[in-house]
Amino acid sequence: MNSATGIVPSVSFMQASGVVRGACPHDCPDTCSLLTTVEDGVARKVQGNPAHPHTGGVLCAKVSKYTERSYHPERLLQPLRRVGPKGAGRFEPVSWDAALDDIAQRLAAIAARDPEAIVPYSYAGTMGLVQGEAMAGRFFHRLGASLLDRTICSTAGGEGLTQTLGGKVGMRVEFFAESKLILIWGSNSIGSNLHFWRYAQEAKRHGAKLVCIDPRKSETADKCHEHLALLPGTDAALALALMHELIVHDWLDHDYLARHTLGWEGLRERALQWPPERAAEVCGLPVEQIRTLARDYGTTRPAAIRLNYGMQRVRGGGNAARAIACLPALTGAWRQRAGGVLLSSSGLFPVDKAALQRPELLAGRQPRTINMSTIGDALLHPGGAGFGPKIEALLVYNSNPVAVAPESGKVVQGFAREDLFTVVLEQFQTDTADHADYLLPATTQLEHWDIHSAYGHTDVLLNRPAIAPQGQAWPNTQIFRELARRLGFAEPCFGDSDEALCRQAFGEQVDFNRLLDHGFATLDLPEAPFAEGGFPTPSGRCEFASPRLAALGLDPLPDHLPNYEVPGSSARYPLAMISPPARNFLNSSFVNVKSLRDIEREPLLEIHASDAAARGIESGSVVRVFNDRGEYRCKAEVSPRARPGVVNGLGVWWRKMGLDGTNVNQLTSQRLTDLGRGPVFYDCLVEVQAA
Ligand SMILES: Nc1nc2c(c(=O)[nH]1)N[C@H]1C(S)=C(S)[C@@H](COP(=O)(O)OP(=O)(O)OC[C@H]3O[C@@H](n4cnc5c(=O)[nH]c(N)nc54)[C@H](O)[C@@H]3O)O[C@H]1N2
Ligand SMILES: Nc1nc2c(c(=O)[nH]1)N[C@H]1C(S)=C(S)[C@@H](COP(=O)(O)OP(=O)(O)OC[C@H]3O[C@@H](n4cnc5c(=O)[nH]c(N)nc54)[C@H](O)[C@@H]3O)O[C@H]1N2
Ligand code: SF4
Ligand SMILES: [Mo]
Repeated sequence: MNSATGIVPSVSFMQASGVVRGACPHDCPDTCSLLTTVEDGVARKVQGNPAHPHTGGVLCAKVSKYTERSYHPERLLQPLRRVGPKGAGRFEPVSWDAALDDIAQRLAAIAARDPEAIVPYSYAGTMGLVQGEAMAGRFFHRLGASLLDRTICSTAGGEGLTQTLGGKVGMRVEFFAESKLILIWGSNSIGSNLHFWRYAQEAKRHGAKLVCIDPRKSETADKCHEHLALLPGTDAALALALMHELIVHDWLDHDYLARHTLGWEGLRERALQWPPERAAEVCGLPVEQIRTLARDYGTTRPAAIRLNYGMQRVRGGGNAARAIACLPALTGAWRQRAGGVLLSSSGLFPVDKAALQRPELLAGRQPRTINMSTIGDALLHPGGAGFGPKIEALLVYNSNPVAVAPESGKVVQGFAREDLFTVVLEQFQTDTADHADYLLPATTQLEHWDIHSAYGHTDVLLNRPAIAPQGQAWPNTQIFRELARRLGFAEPCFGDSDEALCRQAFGEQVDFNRLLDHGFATLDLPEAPFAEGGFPTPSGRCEFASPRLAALGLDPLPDHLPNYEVPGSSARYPLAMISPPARNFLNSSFVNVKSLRDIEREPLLEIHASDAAARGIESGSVVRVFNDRGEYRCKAEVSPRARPGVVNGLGVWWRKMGLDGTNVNQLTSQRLTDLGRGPVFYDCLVEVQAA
């Protein structure tokens, strides 16, 4: 590496001009295949690859403007060192050598006392397997740092699926195009899963009925035939009532139940306790709507469920995912390739995590695990009492926890600790970056190698660098390599290049030459994975009753677990707040891209006319949204997208762009889901007042 220029030798595939094949790195189920047009070393445009069937030559608005993000005037282009007080966001430039020498020295001093006092914090800012947990994983394992439980998004639903179907497995997304009934459950597909929506549209053109199950009347709900605007956190009650109707009308596949399921008698008994009238009361839905949905689901072939993570950000999210994942086995929907359920396809990819992350570098040590969803409490913990050492150093990459983690009042307080040493690897000066001691500039996807699995389709994608790293930016891998060298980690795996890491990710399981030539490779998978059972559970059956949950002393059957904060249960905080994604942002990414921010305008709270009138609130009024955890000000929008009793605070804005320097997470709690230790962003009661 040449420190003066910041040129990184591992990025060797720079092309002066031409079209470079890549992959969208963002945390989106679609993982699009990208074509970047480069002229004289400058990326001119980024387009969807027409040769990749799932992408179909189409990108979302966010990534169509990708050059605006990569060449953004506010890109971080040199290493920075804090000069002001913590959190003030004031920095001075420093050389890579000076920054890395000092960071290595500080980490070595802490590690000499207890390496577990050092904590990595990362998520899916890039979903690349290489710029994610490859070199970083090796580094933290060798150091013996605390492990991180990466729960912020999907672990409740993921665990629910695993306990029912055996893993994050399900229908092939392309076959939704042949379904005759599609339940879009907890997903605003038009905003967050556009390429699935294209398949759903194809099905609609061929006569399929589309049903949206979502408290918010989203853009997707607008375009479906039916919309069930249930109260947040009541999905398991709805699923159990559907089962009730399937049973009493005998819309069941008895042969499938007998041969390919476990625990039917117990589930049957449980479901019979949920007549539609009971569910209607709990869900806040007209009973006829539930009956109609049950009839449609019981009598239409093939019927498919596109489940998404929006329904599992509540206390009972794991059980709800379990209940819904049971449905296709009751009707035998799995028998057809256009029937079944899809939450995530990520478990279908043969990723060689051990090769990438090298857990053997732990050398027998078993560091504690910090849950990323409760980072606020973790940073404020004084240490001891079963917690282990107080956290002394935090290395953040691919994530913006100050904006996205729940109960941000506490998160900010933790990041503001003067005795915490914080290193942030970033492309932009986010809310989290403002709290760094060292802020290190990271490359974007156009500037580095990576390889990708996906969670909304079943293709592997390779990303080649299209342009040189901007300024002095480095790939995350390079930063961890250089830190490893300074800490004296001499294992040869710290010398692997990014291209070598790409090759290790799937080993012989995927033809790397195909990836080099085409940019993507489709996994060889059956069309109807569970037509003849064969679930990857211990029993090989769809586990309605889970022996593994029973062994943990938990309810083996799925049930409706009411929210921690049940809508309508509190006189002080009568409104439930959900904070689903804004269409033109991706979590807190893109909030700083002006053309996209202009579409989203400003942080808004959607509120139903009846709730607004009762509070003297009009569209455009500034409102105070508050509960015992904090207060947040933004503008109200009186909108039919909000149902009575539920307000929608579309996220996730950067705090510093909010009216009072906060965002919705000022109000969310650090409580955890029933399964998977996940966050409960949409299990949150508030009151709203005109400010
Ligand atoms: N444009 C855009 N795309 C994104 C993202 C983004 O921020 N912006 N985020 C990405 C990420 S990180 C993820 S995890 C994925 C999936 O992200 P998801 O969190 O699944 O996001 P959405 O598809 O918007 O679906 C959430 C929907 O669930 C609804 N919802 C909220 N509470 C409940 C409930 O209790 N029950 C039911 N049935 N529905 C509920 C919300 O109103 C919303 O419309 O999307 C990804 N794609
Ligand atoms: N209230 C509320 N809060 C939520 C949610 C919600 O629906 N409501 N959604 C939750 C969900 S589903 C998720 S997944 C989390 C997401 O939370 P995060 O994973 O933190 O996602 P982002 O906010 O997109 O931040 C990712 C950051 O990574 C940076 N980045 C991207 N690529 C690279 C790279 O190659 N190197 C480095 N060093 N940095 C990079 C980006 O610039 C960006 O600032 O938020 C959660 N928070
Ligand atoms: S964010 Fe999603 S839809 Fe947009 S380009 Fe990336 S993968 Fe495709
Ligand atoms: Mo997510």
